Amino acid sequence: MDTVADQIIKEHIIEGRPEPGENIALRIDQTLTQDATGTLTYLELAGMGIDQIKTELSVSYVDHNLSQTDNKNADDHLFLQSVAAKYGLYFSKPGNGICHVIHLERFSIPGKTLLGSDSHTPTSGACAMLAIGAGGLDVAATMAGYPFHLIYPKIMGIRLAGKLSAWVSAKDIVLELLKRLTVKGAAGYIIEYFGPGLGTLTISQRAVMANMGSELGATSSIFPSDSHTKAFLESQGRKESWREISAKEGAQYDHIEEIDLSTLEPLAAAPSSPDNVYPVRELTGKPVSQVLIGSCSNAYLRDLMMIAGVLKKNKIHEDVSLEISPGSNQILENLALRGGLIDLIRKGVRIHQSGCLGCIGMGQAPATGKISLRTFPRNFPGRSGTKDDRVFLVSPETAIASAIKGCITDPRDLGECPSLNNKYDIVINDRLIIPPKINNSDYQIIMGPNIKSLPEFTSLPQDINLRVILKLDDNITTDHIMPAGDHILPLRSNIQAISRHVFERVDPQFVAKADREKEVAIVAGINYGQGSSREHAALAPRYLGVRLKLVKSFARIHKANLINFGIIPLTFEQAEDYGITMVGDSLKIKGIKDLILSGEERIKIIIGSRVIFTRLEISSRQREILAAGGLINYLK
Ligand code: MIC
Ligand code: SF4
Repeated sequence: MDTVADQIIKEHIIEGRPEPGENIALRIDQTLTQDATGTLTYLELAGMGIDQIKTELSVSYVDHNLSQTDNKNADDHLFLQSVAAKYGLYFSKPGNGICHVIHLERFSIPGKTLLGSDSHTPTSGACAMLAIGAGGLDVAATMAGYPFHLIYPKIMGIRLAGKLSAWVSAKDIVLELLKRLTVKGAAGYIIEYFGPGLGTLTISQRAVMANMGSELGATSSIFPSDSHTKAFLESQGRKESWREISAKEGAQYDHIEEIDLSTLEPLAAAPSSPDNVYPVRELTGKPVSQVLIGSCSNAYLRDLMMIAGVLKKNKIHEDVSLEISPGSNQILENLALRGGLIDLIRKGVRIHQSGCLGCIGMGQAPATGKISLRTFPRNFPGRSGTKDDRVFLVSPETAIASAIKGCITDPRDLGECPSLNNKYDIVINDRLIIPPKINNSDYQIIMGPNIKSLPEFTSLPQDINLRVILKLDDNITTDHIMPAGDHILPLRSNIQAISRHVFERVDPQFVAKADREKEVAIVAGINYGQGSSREHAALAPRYLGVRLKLVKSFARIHKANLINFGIIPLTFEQAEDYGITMVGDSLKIKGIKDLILSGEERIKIIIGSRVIFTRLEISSRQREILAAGGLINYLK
């Protein structure tokens, strides 16, 4: 207890006991949404009958769907701008950059809570916020004034000592954690950094680590608020937002990992999972055709100035496409003011606007069979848009070294590292952020033809009889369930249309089978639903008739989203039962509604002539939500 996270939770708890494992409800000070999850979030908010948002500050960002190949994305942008005007939100326009980067720069406040409809919301933990990713419906509810419900997480302390060597940076620290702990290693935890090594890390380096805590399955990641935080906020013209927060003397962590920064070396996550980590020196020599610097993870001013510095004395290999999309427009402007942009342009770097772009398959797909190195946080299979893609996640240092040599290269082979100006001196410009309107009642919401209202669902019946139509392995991501990319993302505001793409890369027959069977179930292994917070991965399957998921374990946000849309999340009591549950089986549960409402945790399922036991581990509030058929029905 008395870690930074505990202190913020205690200041915000409004229901439940402040102890790990307890169901608690937190007051949320700020929210953020991005366009790909935002349209649904605001359709849900509109249904909650409020005139004005109840949070201290909420921001609607546009950063994912920037390619406008027809009216759909542009219509979504207009819808979001009109909603922001009507309900009193800040609106960050397309081109201003990625939600997490801008939120850190312009709105983060140490000690406040932030809920965002995007899994990388914990990025603002770099500035000592308790920042959590959630499904859009949960975010809408907090804007309407409801608290956020969660299980009080355990706290994992990461003690940092020493100092990073030349050519090693923040990405290598978090890749080291992924190597040790895997993509499910921090599930149920908030990661909190402490120790003497902290003072060597600037806010943008901390942001890289807080950002990729989501890849470890953590509920959030958080840093103390110290002199770096103060200098950062001062540089952003927000000195008054600073307050000191550090763990109290003798603070207790539920688990501790020690990292001596001086022993780390450049690392890379090989295809196709962020925890498939190797030392770069074991991968050297593999030819590279694309190098992308961008995303909410690693396209900060420090990163781009370092690359510009290296390129001054070097050339990009002729077989490599080196592309940069700055994390925010502020970064781009300051890169230009410091002279870095011209160095990049002269050396033939492809400069893109600030936004998610290739990170979510909105362009920048790699060529068939070719290696793409990216400073992004995720390399799940097919996420780049290319089938059987070969995407490696690396630091900006490894990225630039490899772009110069044309093959995976340990950046230490480049010799002397350019010296970096780590001072917090920047120029601020908020022209792409529209502040909340004062008299907002006159504003009309603008809905283009592709924006469809939410489907309605019935409450849970007493007995269910479902056909298993898909059985999957461990670590299934929401990218497997509800893929993104430039032909699917524009359908995020239209559930009927997007549902035709559910599981399309895993089983192209899935939708046809669901159509045939009507009410169906899915079986899977460990850490089911990791990755994105997209609630479409629950809502679209529910629309197709998925009523139950039976797995070995769930990822946190996806489990909450399933309940919000009335899908029963069961886990195997005996892991061996996974082996005997087959596609084609029919799963019968008698009196499921009463069992759920009575608080029963052990649920009996009849599969043909066999009986197995499963677990339903959810709160009493979530039981009522399931019985009602979902959160919208429950709130009504
Ligand atoms: C992602 O990185 O997977 C996304 C796209 O940002 C998602 C949100 C979404 O699917 O819209 C996330 O991280 O939650
Ligand atoms: Fe955007 Fe990629 Fe960050 Fe998701 S992980 S918010 S797609 S940049």
